[in-house]
This record gives sequence, structure tokens and C-alpha cells, in this order.
Amino acid sequence: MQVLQDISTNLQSGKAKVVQELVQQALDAKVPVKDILEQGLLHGMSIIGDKFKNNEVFVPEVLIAARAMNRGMELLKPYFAESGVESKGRVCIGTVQGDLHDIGKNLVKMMLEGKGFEVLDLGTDVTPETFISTAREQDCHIICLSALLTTTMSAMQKVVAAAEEAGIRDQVKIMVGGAPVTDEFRKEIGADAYAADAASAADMALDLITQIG
Ligand code: B1M
Repeated sequence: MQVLQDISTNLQSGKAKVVQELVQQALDAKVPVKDILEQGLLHGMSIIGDKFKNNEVFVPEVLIAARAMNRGMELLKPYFAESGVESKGRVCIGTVQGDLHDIGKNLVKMMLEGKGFEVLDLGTDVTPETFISTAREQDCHIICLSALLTTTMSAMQKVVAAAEEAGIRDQVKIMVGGAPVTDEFRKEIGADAYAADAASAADMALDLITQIG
């Protein structure tokens, strides 16, 4: 569909305002939200990702593409929300220490909110101490950790260890995700759950809540 291709192309050139207008245009034309996200926004971001990997584009271009992606996602947010849903539980989410990638984390947050979770967004480059103090002070049921770099994945293990040290490990579930993360890695570090994408993360969070009871 032309509008989806246009969203992807304009995202790649970082035209945030145009992307926003095109996303609105697609919504007005009743293009399914899932298609706008996957065939428009994520498609464009994935092409940028490949070009970044091959040194065809560099950090500044990727940053402006990411800004365009976030702008487009803002418009989709209301469509993920189920109306009249009671709070399913409280979650704190962040990208782990040393890691500044936030698009996937923002998407997970959006899907969690859509399922009725109260989400405390701690942002990026979040220390284990901040995850633990927030979980403790705000009574979070789940800590959600995102990592995009192989070099920052190890920070997830530090959060699990910090929860144990703080004596809250049996009161809080820990979910991990992000491109380099796998279920194997989740097992290795002793986290409770892994999800491959944002929609599965929201479903997994509902499962975790039933385990807490
Ligand atoms: Co960076 N970067 N980046 N980058 N960047 C990657 C991740 C990389 C794979 C690119 C590449 O070389 N091919 C590579 C990592 C290599 C590696 O570690 N193996 C890389 C690198 C190397 C770097 C720098 C080191 C580059 C440099 O400076 N030389 C640097 C590191 C900075 C830092 O963090 N300290 C860096 C910087 C940046 C920008 C700032 C320019 C920008 C981030 C902007 C922003 O986020 N606001 C950026 C971007 C945009 C990318 C790529 C191109 C796109 C990432 C993205 O947003 N994808 C990425 C290449 C790629 O992924 N193809 C790349 C879309 C997003 C929706 O997907 O985040 O995977 P993702 O989220 C998915 C799932 O993973 C999952 O749900 C989402 C889908 O539904 N998910 C979860 C995510 N979190 C979850 C949590 C869950 C469950 C599921 O539960 C809690």
C-alpha cells in the first residue's frame, strides 16, 4: 500500500513531521494499526538498521529516523489501549545501564498500557539500583528490562542479583527482552520471563500477574 511505503521511506530520511502526517492519513483511511506499525514504521526502521550495520548511514541519520519513529508511534498509542480496563498491575520498565536505545522499550510500554498495566517508565541507561528502589517504593509487580547491545545484556543479570540482595526477589517478577536477548540467556541469568516482541511482552506480563496471584 502506497501510504505504508511512504511512511517507511520518510522515516528512513528522518522526516518526522511528514511521517506523523502520513500515519494520521493512514489512520483516517482505516488502514489497520498493526499494518501501519509493522509495514510502515518498523519496516523503515529495519532498513535503517541494515544500512547502519553496513556503514551506509551513521548515528545522526539513525537518531533522526528514531525520532520520526517515536513521533509516528505516539499517534498509534490510543489504538492499543483497551477502553475501560481495570489496572492489571504495576510495572516499571527501562533500558538497562549503558544502553540508550528506547524505541523497543517504548513499544513494550505502549502495549503494556494497552493491556491495562500501570507503567512507570524509567527511561534509558537505568542503573540496577534505580530499578530496585522503584520496584520497592512503588510496589511494582514486574520489572521490565530492555537491552539492545550485546555489551549491555549483562546489566540484566545485575538487576536480578540486586533484587536478590534487596530481599525482594520473591515479590517481583523480572521480564527481559531486546534484540540480542534470548530465552536461553533469560534462564542463565535467572530472570522469570522473556518475550521476543512487544505484543508477546504484554501477554507474558498478564501471565506473570496470574502467577503472583
Ligand atoms: Co544502535 N545499535 N547503537 N542506535 N541501533 C543497534 C542495536 C545495532 C544492532 C546496529 C548494528 O550494528 N547492526 C548495534 C548493536 C550491535 C550489538 O550489540 N550486537 C548498535 C550499536 C553498535 C550502537 C552504538 C554502539 C553505535 C555507536 O555509537 N558506534 C550506539 C550505542 C549507544 C548506547 O546505547 N550506549 C548506538 C546508538 C544508536 C542510536 C542512538 C543512534 C539509535 C537509538 C535511538 C533510540 O533508541 N532512541 C540506534 C538505533 C535506532 C539502532 C537500530 C538501527 C534500531 C533499533 C530499534 O529501535 N529497532 C539497531 C539496529 C537494528 O535493530 N536492526 C541498532 C526497532 C525496535 C522496535 O526494535 O528495540 O529490537 P527493538 O525492540 C523489539 C524487540 O527487541 C522487543 O520488542 C520490540 C518489537 O516489538 N523488545 C522487548 C525490546 N525490549 C523488550 C523488552 C521486553 C520484551 C521485548 O521485555 C521487558
